[in-house]
Amino acid sequence: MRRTLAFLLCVCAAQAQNFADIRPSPQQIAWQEMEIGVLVHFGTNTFLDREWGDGTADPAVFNPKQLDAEQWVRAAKAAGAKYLIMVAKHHDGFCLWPSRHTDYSVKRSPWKQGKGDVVREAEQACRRHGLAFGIYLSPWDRHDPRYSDNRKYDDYYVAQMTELATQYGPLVEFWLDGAGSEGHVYDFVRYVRTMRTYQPNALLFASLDFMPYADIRWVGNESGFAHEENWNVVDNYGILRWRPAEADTPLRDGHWFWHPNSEKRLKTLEELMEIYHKTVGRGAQLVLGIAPDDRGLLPEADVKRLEEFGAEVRRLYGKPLATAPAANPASIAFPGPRRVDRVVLQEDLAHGQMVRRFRVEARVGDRWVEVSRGTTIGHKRILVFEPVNATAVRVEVEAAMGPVRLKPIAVYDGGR
Ligand code: FUL
Repeated sequence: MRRTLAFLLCVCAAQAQNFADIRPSPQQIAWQEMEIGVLVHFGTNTFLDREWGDGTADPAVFNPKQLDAEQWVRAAKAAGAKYLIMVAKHHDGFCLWPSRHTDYSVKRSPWKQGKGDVVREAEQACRRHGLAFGIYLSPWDRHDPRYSDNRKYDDYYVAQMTELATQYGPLVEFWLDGAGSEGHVYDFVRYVRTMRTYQPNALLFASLDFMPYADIRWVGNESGFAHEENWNVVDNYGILRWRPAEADTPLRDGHWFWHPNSEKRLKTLEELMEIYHKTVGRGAQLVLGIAPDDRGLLPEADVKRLEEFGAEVRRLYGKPLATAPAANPASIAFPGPRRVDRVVLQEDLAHGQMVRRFRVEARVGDRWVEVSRGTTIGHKRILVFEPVNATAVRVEVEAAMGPVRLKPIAVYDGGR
């Protein structure tokens, strides 16, 4: 009797979840360290001035004359991206690889006489340039007749997922987009098992209201911001798990696919920097949508903007004014007054996310002045404040869920 009770107590204890005990997987830690990725939309929509194809486009329209995935990858790298996610199939159902399970694909296009494979070209270019590679495979399919039969469609989706998971090397992330799927029931358990079988290190991305098992959660908007208070551990249906946020936003406002004459929608450098600070600077991942045009090349203006963005991030955060080992409070003293306008804080995520509240102070003259404060830190927190001429900077964690492990603290002068 006593042994049964002890056993039951053990079981219950094992099931009770404590927020502060939840840790990321090694794959999630590595993924969060990448901070920036790109998401490439390309397909029949590109040639038809469309965002959401209805599945009736003739594959004959897909005919890029200068497709060069190396050019996409070079631009992504210049922007600071560490991975690229290729949209292998968007909602229109047109497949950018020669899938064995449909003929609605590049096989029936004039491009490379139907012998081409865009997913392969993107993957190979990523491997050559050291970017990690991921794939987006839209669950919503407006072309395939199997979509109206849940079971048959699951077979189709899983067969395509298997092709993509077994023929294109290691995938860092697999995107399940929730758009358009209202009312459709997917066998997500089967999808997750399939991915785990062939690619146990790939992280599944989805909105939590679409697929509860996501390893990476959608941040909840496409405008490029995370909330100031951003926790990695999120409860979903009573289950606590590490679910870091990914914020996807297109480089051209509102356009995931390329459209002619839409250069005016290109986000400005200032907008991109604001997005960077509200995503990466709040411990979330930034994924920028980039879109090759009907030549198969990223437009020159887009390449230039990506280069400017990467250069500005490097200018601001490439070299700190000073760093200090973590302590509470942690303090950095300068030999004389220095102009300071930003601080970067990071938690060592291997020990979980603990910080609930902190403040940053600067020593100006003979006074300590509060220059910033915030709630969560997580992977990274960038605090930008009015410049001060300080002889020291101090960071103090005021409240935490458990023992805090910060990485070294870095102070910057963005005006240099
Ligand atoms: C959305 C889609 O509907 C858009 O077309 C785009 O693919 C974006 C990344 O996700 O849900």
